[in-house]
Amino acid sequence: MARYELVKRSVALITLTNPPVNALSSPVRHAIANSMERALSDPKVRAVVICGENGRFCGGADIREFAGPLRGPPLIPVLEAIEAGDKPVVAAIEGMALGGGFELALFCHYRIAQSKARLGLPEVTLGILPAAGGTQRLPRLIGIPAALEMITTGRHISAQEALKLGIVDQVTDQNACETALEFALKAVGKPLSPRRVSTLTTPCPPDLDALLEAATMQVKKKTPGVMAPLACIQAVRAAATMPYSKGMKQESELMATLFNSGQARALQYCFFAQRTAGKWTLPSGAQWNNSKPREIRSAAVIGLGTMGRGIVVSLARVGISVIAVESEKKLLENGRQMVIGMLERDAKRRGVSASLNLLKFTLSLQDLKDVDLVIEAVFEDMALKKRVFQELSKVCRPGTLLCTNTSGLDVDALAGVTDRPHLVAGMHFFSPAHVMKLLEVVCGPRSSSETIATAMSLGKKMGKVSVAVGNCPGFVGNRMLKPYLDQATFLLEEGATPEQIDKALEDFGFAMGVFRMSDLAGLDVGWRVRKESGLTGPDVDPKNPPRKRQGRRYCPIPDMVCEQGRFGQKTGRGWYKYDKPGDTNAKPDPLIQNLLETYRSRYGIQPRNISDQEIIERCLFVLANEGFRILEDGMAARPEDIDVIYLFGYAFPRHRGGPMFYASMVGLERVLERLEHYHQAHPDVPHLEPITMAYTGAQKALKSDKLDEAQALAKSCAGRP
Ligand code: 3H9
Repeated sequence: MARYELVKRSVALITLTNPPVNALSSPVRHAIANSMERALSDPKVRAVVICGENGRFCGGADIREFAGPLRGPPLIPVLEAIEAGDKPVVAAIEGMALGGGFELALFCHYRIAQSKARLGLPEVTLGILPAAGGTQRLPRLIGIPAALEMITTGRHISAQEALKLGIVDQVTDQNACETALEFALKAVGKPLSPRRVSTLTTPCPPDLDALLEAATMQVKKKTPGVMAPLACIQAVRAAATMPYSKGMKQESELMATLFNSGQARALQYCFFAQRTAGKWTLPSGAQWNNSKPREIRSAAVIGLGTMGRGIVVSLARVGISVIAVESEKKLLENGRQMVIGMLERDAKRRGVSASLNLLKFTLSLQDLKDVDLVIEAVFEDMALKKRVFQELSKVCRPGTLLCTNTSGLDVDALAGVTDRPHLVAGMHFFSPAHVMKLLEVVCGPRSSSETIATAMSLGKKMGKVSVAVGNCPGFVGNRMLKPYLDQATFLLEEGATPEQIDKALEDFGFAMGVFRMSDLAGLDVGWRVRKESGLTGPDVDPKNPPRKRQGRRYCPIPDMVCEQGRFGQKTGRGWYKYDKPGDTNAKPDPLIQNLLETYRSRYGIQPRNISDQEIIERCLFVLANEGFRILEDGMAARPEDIDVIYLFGYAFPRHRGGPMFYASMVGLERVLERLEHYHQAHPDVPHLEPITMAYTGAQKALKSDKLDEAQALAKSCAGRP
């Protein structure tokens, strides 16, 4: 877990050896403690260098250990022995020094970083704080403002920035370990006291209170209801106002509170869930580690609407040449200008040059004959998409992969009109596609494992969080969205207001409630879909009871809002009113209140007081309930996949872990009982009917599982033994 060598006859080289990221697991802490003892007691050793194997210094504490009781030596005393020793210790940072790894480096007397290394304290993203002295040492080294920013955001910084801030003593383009060995020899004999960060005084700015207050306001606005950033600010205040030992005590107390919180469990679950989602698996047995992706060098995107433009940008900025196709000259020209503008802005922001030479714009599908992969992003119309796929089948060389960016149509129906159904898959991007991280890779029954592997790997290359899902209407994300939206509008019928529902969801942690979000997205899109599926409009059978469609409850209020030309922010009116079209400041609209009152009295609905608890339970438990159905249908492989889709595609609050994790935190017995209660009250809403077997099976698995808690909770959702 750590290798000890004597090099250059007088330097002890301690190499952390815990792949893949040299995390500070119990055996590693043991090994560091033993190696340091050996180095300090060996008279031949005059200096020490600590590095990590495989070009990675250290990824921090072993997060998997957080779920169980602490075993092995605690980290802080191990690190204190490094600082207190009378021989210079140099950290040789290659790859990354994160969290506890960065803190380990801060206990060393000197730090050398390889120029490509990244450093940071990402603990806040795991719902905790840097509790091995990070909150007390970094402010002493670089001052309050810079330390506060790094600790409260968890941002990784480059070696160059670390040098500028005074975190590292030298940056090298060479091997950091070699450089550190030379450096260590030169440090022998120099006084160590000034190099011990614990002895430094924190430079305290005169406006400390104002600075901390501003930081508090900022995190409350950015991450409302999230505890860890606020605790980080308190700890940094301690670094500025208390002696080191007292500050360390405060850091440890704050950590204890955070460590046992549901938020920390949820955020750590999210960390692993995101990585688990990359390990896709298909019912055929094909999976991430037995299917080889193809390399994609060239691609085509058909349709330069909002989605198509974002997809072109996402491909071009990772070095893939793209042919963009439109059907009319004017649309093509407009698309070209938009794409170039987006790429230029993106490149400027990232400080690189825009890859415009990779782009080609055309009106002819004939130009696509040699590309490796096509992503169709035309209008959401099955007949149109089928025509495009038939044409692509004729034009593209036999090996070209054909993907569709549909948000819910049948991928297999499209595969069926081609000459290569095994090379067809869905790549469902989220809007705006160059910003949103989520990609649903839709596996049709005939998609080959190579096709799925290629789509997943291309998604990763584009910086997306890709999740493999099955081919059903709406796939996973949009399939779950429908019952969620339905509940929100049913609650309106029963007596709630858009403001009340939004506030309950925002207090829960969503950045925007369902109605504010719908106003932002545009209400006309859903209206068109409802008209096309015969739920509203002239095609509805007049014999249908007024609030019923296809045998189940239907709320026509969203249609009535659209009939008034209220399409959301873009028209200046939707569920809310806005000062002008395009404005974002939502204000309650008495006209909506009138509409609701008139509607209720027309149908004889007696409005009732609806509690926030009911809003949360009905909107969110129904999400998890549909998630269970999706797992049963085999449309998602694991609850983690569903949660990742909701975290990255639907802004589910990360500190709640995702709808499946949240349900398991509430307790599946309780969720089951509440769903049964609501279903009894609303028997015409099938989505409220729980799949009792899934809950009881999952509950049993949870009770019997010996694995760490986050994993057990995740497993329990799927009812796996
Ligand atoms: C901490 O340090 C607390 C201290 O302040 C105080 C203590 C008292 N532990 O991401 P990847 C696994 S809190 C355990 O795909 P990449 C990961 O699950 C910690 N496992 O690779 C995956 O496993 P698998 C603060 C970890 O190259 C594999 O390694 N540190 C840890 O894209 C590869 O990971 C952090 O928050 C860990 N610390 O990115 C850093 N890290 O193959 C968290 C990774 O089974 N880590 N794994 O799926 C990261 O941000 C990225 O993993 C990293 C590498 C940038 C390091």
